[in-house]
Order: sequence, then structure tokens, then C-alpha cells
Amino acid sequence: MERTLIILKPDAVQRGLMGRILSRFEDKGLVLVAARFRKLDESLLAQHYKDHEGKPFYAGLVRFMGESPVLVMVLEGVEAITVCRKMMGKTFGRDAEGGTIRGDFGVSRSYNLIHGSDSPEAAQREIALFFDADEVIEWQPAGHKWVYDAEDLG
Ligand code: IDP
Ligand code: MG
Repeated sequence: MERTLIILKPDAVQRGLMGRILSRFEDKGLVLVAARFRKLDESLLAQHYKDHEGKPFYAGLVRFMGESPVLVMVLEGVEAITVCRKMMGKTFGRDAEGGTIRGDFGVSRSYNLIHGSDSPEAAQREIALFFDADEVIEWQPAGHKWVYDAEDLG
């Protein structure tokens, strides 16, 4: 099982898309193990986006992400990082394939609805940035044994 940090960005919240996006992950079999609805301050955003510091879009990105509340979540599943990135689609809405979250709901480059960790190292760092260890809940939905078989679980 792997965990990934997902943020439904201010545009997703303001456009009333939180439920529809979360439903896609639930439908796929990913399990919500932590969630918090909050506004992100500049210092937290600077840590979260530290790899992008100095890029031309950085200032606009930090402004956008702190402008209005976001839904920060941890999702769990087998290969959750890759599965979620595939479901999100390419970075820019205009490039993202139909059937992906960014492809179906957006056309913008920066207003692309969702953040997802891009590697196990990033996931570990990002989850620790937003949640204390005891805020990530160990649990399994009732139908879980019909989502993965023994081979999936290795
Ligand atoms: P990702 O979210 O698909 O991992 P990153 O390259 O990590 O994409 O960029 C982080 C975020 O910065 C993007 O999700 C998007 O909101 C914003 N962004 C990236 N590149 C650009 C750009 O060229 N113009 C405007 N915003 C950008
Ligand atoms: Mg990224």
C-alpha cells in the first residue's frame, strides 16, 4: 500500500468540484486516510513548492494557492502515487486527455484543479508537511476485499 498527498486547489473548491473529484478516487478504490479543509499560508506553500522556487510561474502559483481554501487529503492504495497522477492527467488542462480530472474539468495552465505527489520521496515529505502522524487514519472500507485480490497486495 502506498500513500499520496492530494490537494484540491482553490479553483476546484470555488467551482464546486470537490465532491465530483473525490468521487472519482473513491470509485477507483483509493481510500481517504486523512483530510483537512484549510487556507494555506505563504510559508507552508513555500515549503510545499520549494522545488519550483525561482521559476517564472512561482509567484503566481503561491498567490493562487493561498487565495482561498483548499482540501488537503492523503489517499491510500496499491501504487497510489502513479494511479492518482494518471487520473489527474497532464499538468496543463489544455494538454490533459479526456477522462482525466484536468482534461475533463479545466483549460488553464495554473488553474489545474489538483496537486498530487509525484514520487514516494515527495509523498512522504508532503504528507509530513500537512499532517501529524496520528492524523492519518488506518482503516479499510467494508468493500475493500473486493477491490484488491491477494496478487495485487503482493
Ligand atoms: P504538476 O502539478 O503536474 O506536478 P508541476 O510542474 O509540479 O506540475 O507544477 C506545479 C504547479 O505549478 C502546476 O500544477 C500548475 O498549477 C503550476 N504551473 C506549472 N507550470 C506552469 C506554467 O508554465 N504556467 C503557469 N502555471 C504553471
Ligand atoms: Mg509537481
